[in-house]
Amino acid sequence: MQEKIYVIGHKSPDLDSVAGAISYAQFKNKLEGVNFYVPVVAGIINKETEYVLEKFGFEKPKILKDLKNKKVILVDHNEVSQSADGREGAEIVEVLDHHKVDFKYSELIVFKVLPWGASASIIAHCYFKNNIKINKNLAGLILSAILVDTVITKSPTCTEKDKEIIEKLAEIAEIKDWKEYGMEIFKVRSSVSDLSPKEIIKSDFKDFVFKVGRFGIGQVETVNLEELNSLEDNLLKSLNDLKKSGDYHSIILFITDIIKEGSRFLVASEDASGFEKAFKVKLKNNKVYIDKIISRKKQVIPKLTKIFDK
Ligand SMILES: [Mn+2]
Repeated sequence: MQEKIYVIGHKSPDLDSVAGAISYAQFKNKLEGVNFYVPVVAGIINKETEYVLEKFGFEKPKILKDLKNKKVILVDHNEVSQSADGREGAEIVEVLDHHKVDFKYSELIVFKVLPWGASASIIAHCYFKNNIKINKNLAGLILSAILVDTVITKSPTCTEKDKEIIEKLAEIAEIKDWKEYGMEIFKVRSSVSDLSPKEIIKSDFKDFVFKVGRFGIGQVETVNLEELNSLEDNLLKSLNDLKKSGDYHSIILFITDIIKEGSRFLVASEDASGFEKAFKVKLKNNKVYIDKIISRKKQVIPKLTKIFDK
């Protein structure tokens, strides 16, 4: 029997990495006429992912915590620090991603990276290019992931190609107003009232290793920034606790208002003035609102890299 090949996203599974694993495993199975590509997740999935999976009738993929001795396809990430444990002992057969590349591997493998707004866009493109049919529910799933990753096309990471694919998928999924549908997902995503500060911070959290040390950067998207005002001090306290316990140089949480298109930053850092330099702002009680900054990948990371990774 052919060994399973697991398709897996990053450690803090967001919709793009989960929908990506499901849709890409299905694509590979259909393309090759097999059934050994299996979608899995590297951790507990967040609530908008749960909401979307249920809406379109998909099961939650099983959690795979250790990649050791497994054959894997990595989707929606390529950096070691973002993979599930045991990656050094895994056999990576392919990578499909839309993030900056920080990847070393000893074998020749298929490496598909495009500077588009979502892994899901690249996967939709794979289906279209190979004339493999996307059914209504799968179109809804892939569309949802693109809408979240591109912040309903508002993110600077969103390309013309993403917009084109959104239109095509919305038609297949029979979703007339995809902007309105996108807001529906973001409302689910930003309802944080039932979460603890730590859960809020960890809901979309990624590690980055810079020359000065490890950074943890979390993002929360909301349709109403004021709603979270009263939580800020508790969030900051949690950021500081997390920084100490996790051996971080800095932990940053930014709360993005997708209507105002700007973000409130909460910073726990060994070098807060470095942060101020990177963004040309002044922190007040370790907090600051920065207009027009909404993308971790395209805006926050490059600015931090310039100061902390040289
Ligand atoms: Mn993504």
